Amino acid sequence: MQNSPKRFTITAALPYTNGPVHIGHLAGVYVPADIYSRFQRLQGNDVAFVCGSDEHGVPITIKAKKEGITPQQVVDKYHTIIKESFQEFGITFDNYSRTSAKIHHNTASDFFEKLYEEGKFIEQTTEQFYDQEANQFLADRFIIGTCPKCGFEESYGDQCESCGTSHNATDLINPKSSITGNTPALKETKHWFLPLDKYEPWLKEWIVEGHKKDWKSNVYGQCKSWIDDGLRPRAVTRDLDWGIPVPVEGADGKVLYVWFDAPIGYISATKEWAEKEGKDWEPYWKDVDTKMLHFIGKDNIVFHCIIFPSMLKAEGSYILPENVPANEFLNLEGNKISTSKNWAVWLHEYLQDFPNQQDVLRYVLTANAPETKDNDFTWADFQARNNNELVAVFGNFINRVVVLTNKYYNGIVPKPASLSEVDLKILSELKAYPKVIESSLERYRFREAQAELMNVARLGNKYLADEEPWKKVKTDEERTKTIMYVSLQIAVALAVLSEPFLPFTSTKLKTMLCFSELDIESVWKDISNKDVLIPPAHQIAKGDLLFSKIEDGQVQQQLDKLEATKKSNEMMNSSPEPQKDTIQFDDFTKLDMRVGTILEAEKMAKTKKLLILKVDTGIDVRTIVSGIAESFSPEEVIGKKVTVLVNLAPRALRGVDSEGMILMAEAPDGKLVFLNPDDEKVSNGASIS
Ligand code: B3M
Ligand code: ZN
Repeated sequence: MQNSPKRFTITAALPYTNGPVHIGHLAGVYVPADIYSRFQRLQGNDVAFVCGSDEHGVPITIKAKKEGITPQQVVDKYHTIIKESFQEFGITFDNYSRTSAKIHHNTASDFFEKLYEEGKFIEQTTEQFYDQEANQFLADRFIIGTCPKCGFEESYGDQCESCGTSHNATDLINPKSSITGNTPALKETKHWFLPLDKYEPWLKEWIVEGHKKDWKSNVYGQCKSWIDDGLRPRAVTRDLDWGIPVPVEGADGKVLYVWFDAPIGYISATKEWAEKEGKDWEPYWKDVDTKMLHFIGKDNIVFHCIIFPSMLKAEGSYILPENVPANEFLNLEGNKISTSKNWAVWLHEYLQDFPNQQDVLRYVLTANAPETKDNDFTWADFQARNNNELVAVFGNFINRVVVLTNKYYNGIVPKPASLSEVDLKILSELKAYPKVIESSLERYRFREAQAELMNVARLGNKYLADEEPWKKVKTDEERTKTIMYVSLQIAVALAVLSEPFLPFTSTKLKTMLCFSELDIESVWKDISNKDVLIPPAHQIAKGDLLFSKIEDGQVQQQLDKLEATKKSNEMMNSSPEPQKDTIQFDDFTKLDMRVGTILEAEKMAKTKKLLILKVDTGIDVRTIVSGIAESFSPEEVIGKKVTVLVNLAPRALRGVDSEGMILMAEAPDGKLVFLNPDDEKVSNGASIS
């Protein structure tokens, strides 16, 4: 029975255009959204998969201020980088737009105007934080303070990144301007508010009662707790100079709140796409038969489940999302991924280190996806999953099938003799897999779905291991042909079923199997419906390895990179020792410091820390015992110019008289460096001793 195609509008969170994208973005949002979209297309459904750059909002302005460029320059730069990364990782957006596009400005403006004219907003003059030194109102991320809910000290004005709560800036305890660090003043200003409280009964019915069963429990739980806490009117405009101007009289210097305009970006992106394709955009947003899904990270739940739906409801002509399969966060080697701390694996850097290995990352991120709780990405796991699963299971099976088919039959699919019970069982198991994978995907269980895909490869591997065609070829030609024929059917199924998860591998495999000449449209249901996927006499191509081993050295290189990041972060954050008691000038003049050169150096026997140095002080050549052996080898220090305190009373250290002291500074990692304030390893406040 042929179902008529279903229409899908699939959105993926619009990334802020203030930095490149990293593995956390990919794992949480874009890979699952892409898997789902590809899968629906393979089912023959009508899919609009849209995304774009979120180019407004305070993060962009802050970045521009930091780099001394304009917000437009910031978004132009990152829009290009982000768009390219998505393309490189095979994320098949039908349209990747941007919120600075004219079509978006118009769509968002019109949306606001409609609600304004229909009296859906409350107009209110309230006191907002104002930075007198910077001469501006402090919206959202321009304010940092303590979260009233969880006590996190660096919560933003609109949202706490630690507990996810969204609040008003004036709720923060001990608020500070992130521009000047000043405590802000309050100043009156007029804004437009969406009265979320009015939508509360409806939200209760729609989410709390209507989606208890089908929404993920993390999403449902967050929504319910917000609704239970009681909703309040929410400002949808801001006093900022970067954004979409508020399209009403008397709103000079005001723009739409970024979280008002950004989700409308999904609509603009759909319109832009439809225009290019000569389609009508409206069914994708207004036809009740369309299934709309928002793929997001957990920090965006309130905006996609409560605020945006309330906006759509207020407007009146739009459909609502059927589901919002939000993910939790991905950590990296035990720590929270952070753009500002550079604690991330950036997609563009990954590709430099692992060229053409997009599928490996896609695979690992899905295998370890933070679907129900935060998860950790580690390079050791990355290596293990590649080597033990992709190479040893998937790659190994395909390699054996393709190599043996070429070796025994010059790449021509053999005609099977009669199929044994085992063969029939394998082929019927194979037919069941599309449904199994589909059932996981329809419940947004991507890890489970991908694990089932790997089970197809395992099925193939086990079949080959049990049947051993490489042995039977010597004794039973007919049986060997049958085994190879059955194995080739499994290979074709893998080529189709892997497409949503491992699109590059799927393409490679299809090329190897000369797929385009098969009577198969490369769609999901063929695997269940057809008895023969690849017929006898079909010619396949020569093999090519699908995956290659990742070596220890490659993993170590990534770990070293992270270690270096950690060090440099520690250096930036290390707090200097408190100042010692005041001394008089006379005390200072008692110190006699000279420049000297180290002539000789050797380790003091049976100690870890001490080097015995011979130093030319200009006055004499003397012996100095110095506790620097853990930071330098003797060879490294010979010839170095150093600062020497020459009139320090001699001291015997382990039987050697030390006649002076070499001045050193301590780097944040505890290593000593010779006193040279210009050394980049030395931070302000480092003690000299
Ligand atoms: N730009 C927030 C984020 O990157 C945001 C998503 C907008 S989706 C409409 O977390
Ligand atoms: Zn909090």
